[in-house]
Amino acid sequence: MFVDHIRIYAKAGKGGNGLASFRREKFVPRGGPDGGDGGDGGDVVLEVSSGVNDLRQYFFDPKLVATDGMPGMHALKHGRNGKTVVGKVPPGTIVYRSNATTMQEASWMEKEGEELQLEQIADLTEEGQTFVLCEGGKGGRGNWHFRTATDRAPTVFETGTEAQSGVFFLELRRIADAGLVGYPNAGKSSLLGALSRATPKVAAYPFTTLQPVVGVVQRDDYTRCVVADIPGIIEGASRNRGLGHEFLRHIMRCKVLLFVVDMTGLEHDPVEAIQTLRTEIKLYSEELAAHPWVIIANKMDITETAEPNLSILRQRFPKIEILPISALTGAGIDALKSRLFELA
Ligand SMILES: Nc1nc2c(ncn2[C@@H]2O[C@H](COP(=O)(O)OP(=O)(O)OP(=O)(O)O)[C@@H](O)[C@H]2O)c(=O)[nH]1
Ligand SMILES: [Mg+2]
Repeated sequence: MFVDHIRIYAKAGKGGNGLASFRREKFVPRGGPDGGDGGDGGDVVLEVSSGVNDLRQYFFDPKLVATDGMPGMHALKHGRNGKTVVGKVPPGTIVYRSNATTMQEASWMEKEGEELQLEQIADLTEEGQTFVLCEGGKGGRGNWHFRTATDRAPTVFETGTEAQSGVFFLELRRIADAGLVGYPNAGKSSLLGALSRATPKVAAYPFTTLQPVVGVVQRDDYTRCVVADIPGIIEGASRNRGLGHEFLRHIMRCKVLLFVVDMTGLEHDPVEAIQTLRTEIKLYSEELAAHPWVIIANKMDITETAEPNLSILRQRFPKIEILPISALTGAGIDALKSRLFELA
């Protein structure tokens, strides 16, 4: 299972009330106010950890609830602070606040066909980065604070303040410089394997890749480029054919898109493949369609069919850069690598 978008409920802890009480001891007449302060409520915090791969933990338990602060006590004792809860998220998690206040309300709105309004409040990308999703309430002050020259026995105290809470939406958008887009079996995963040390599953059947994989392309000078391999996209992906087009979210951050095509033309005509893929990307997001893109002409080792197809492709897309390679033999991979570092 792979979860890349999920709705969660988060609630911080309330502040504890201050206490109004008086010191009562033998031989201490009129002991004066001694009500302690309430403790602060715990916060709900999100923390980026590369140890988590996706958002599945929130699928099983979509709640982050911190504990309340305890009330103040006699003898000026401070109530205990509530515990902060820390929810781990993978790098690349975008956080949205919704206009629903409870999960029930959110599902009800959904059922009624009413759209949840989402406002982006954070984009968590760096390892260890934290974000306070809901702030805990402050503890109230006890009556000791309210003593004055004229009122030595105040019965006033503060109540703790309310905690923040709400329904939030977490969306994972992998952090990669370049994204591979292509039909199933075009050789995207093979290419990622040839470019990086990643070992994505490669097979001769469609939809081998079921979830996004990222690989790091390293150069001798230690510069790096992160490439994302996503499941294959087919015609009608926007209508949920194949694995749908939701996975495109993972290449939204990419500076360049690499359109991988099987140049043998045995399964699909290369020109049509590019046209269909461009259409599907546009249907998903105009913003994504505006990203710079190049064509990776793969399987050039099958020369008899690939070479004539390459000439046709060049004629049809004269303005688009086309890089011929073979992910299988490694031909053209070095040239692609250097180009990748210029583009991404
Ligand atoms: N001849 C030849 N075969 C290749 C080349 N690249 C990939 N293949 C083969 O094409 C098939 C599909 O490769 P994958 O890398 O799994 O393709 P994919 O695009 O990741 O496919 P999905 O994950 O299903 O979308 C496998 O049988 C590969 O061995 C190549 O350059 N030349
Ligand atoms: Mg694959």
